[in-house]
Amino acid sequence: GTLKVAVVGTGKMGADHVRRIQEVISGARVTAVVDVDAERAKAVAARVDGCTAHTDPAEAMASADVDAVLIASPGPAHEAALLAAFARDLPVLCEKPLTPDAASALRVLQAELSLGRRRVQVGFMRRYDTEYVKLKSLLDTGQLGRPLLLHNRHRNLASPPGWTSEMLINDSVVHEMDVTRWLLGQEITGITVLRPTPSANAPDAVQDPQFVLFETDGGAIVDTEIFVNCGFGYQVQAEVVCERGTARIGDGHAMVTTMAGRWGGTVAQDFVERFADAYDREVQAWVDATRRGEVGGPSVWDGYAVAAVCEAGVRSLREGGRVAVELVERPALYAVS
Ligand code: ISE
Repeated sequence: GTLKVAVVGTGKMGADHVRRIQEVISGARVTAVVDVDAERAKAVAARVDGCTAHTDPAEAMASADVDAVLIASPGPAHEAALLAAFARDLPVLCEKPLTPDAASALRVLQAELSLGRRRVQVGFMRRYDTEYVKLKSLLDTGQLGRPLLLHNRHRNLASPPGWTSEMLINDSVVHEMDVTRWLLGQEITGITVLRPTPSANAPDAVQDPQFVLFETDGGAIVDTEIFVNCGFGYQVQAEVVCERGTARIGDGHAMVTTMAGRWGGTVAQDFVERFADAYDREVQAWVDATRRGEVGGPSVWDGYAVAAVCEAGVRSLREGGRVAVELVERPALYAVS
């Protein structure tokens, strides 16, 4: 039957997922929403037929009308919501980051391990983006040879109020960490965060931009420019340099116009716009798998591995220099298929 979903967190992303489940996705509907802000939860619930509003995730999950959970609250709230879902054996789509640090991610991993099967798909939506999927397929054919370098650019229009220097690592570069591991099929072994003189447009005390280097266990070097107050829009680009050629995505040339002595296109303004199709495919894949009784996509292992890289990255940001990344042994439940 139709999957009845509780959406935890009704901020920018959560509200967009409610709209997506109701209007875009097939096979699911939203039956409960949760937010620490009761008024915000009520306002979102009021737009959906038969949807209840809650402030406590566990209370929503206790409802007979809920059979799956989409977590879109801020990262620090994820662990409690995940454990509440595990307690009821509910399948979960958890927005990134899984949790904000390696120790909490490991607790989630151990809790899922003790259930004996995967329950969580982690919201690394770039794996569902058409351009990234093309890039991954090309690399997997081996035609380009071994990847040597990966260059990433990640730019946001402006950082929301309350944004900190650490969040550029934990909330933004977290995507490049996942993309690196997924595209290359390698783990990140070390991270160095470099700090150029901040832009005059960065809020006080926010180190923006940052230039981040990863090393991988396959010997690749990866760089990421993260710049969250670029002022012109939302831009995500990646170029892989291999032994026999290069491949690049994210130039955004979907449409080019020429008019009155100029040529050009437009730049997306935020991730909801740029990755709309990827989010649609991600949530549809989760709903379809869940209805078949399966779990796919990025796993808790992926969430844990990037949490460990984030933690090392935040240390490098604060203290300077390279910080090594140490992972626990990969459990069989998360074996690469
Ligand atoms: C946001 O949370 C995201 O996940 C976006 O993809 C990223 O571009 C942005 O920097 C984050 O704040």
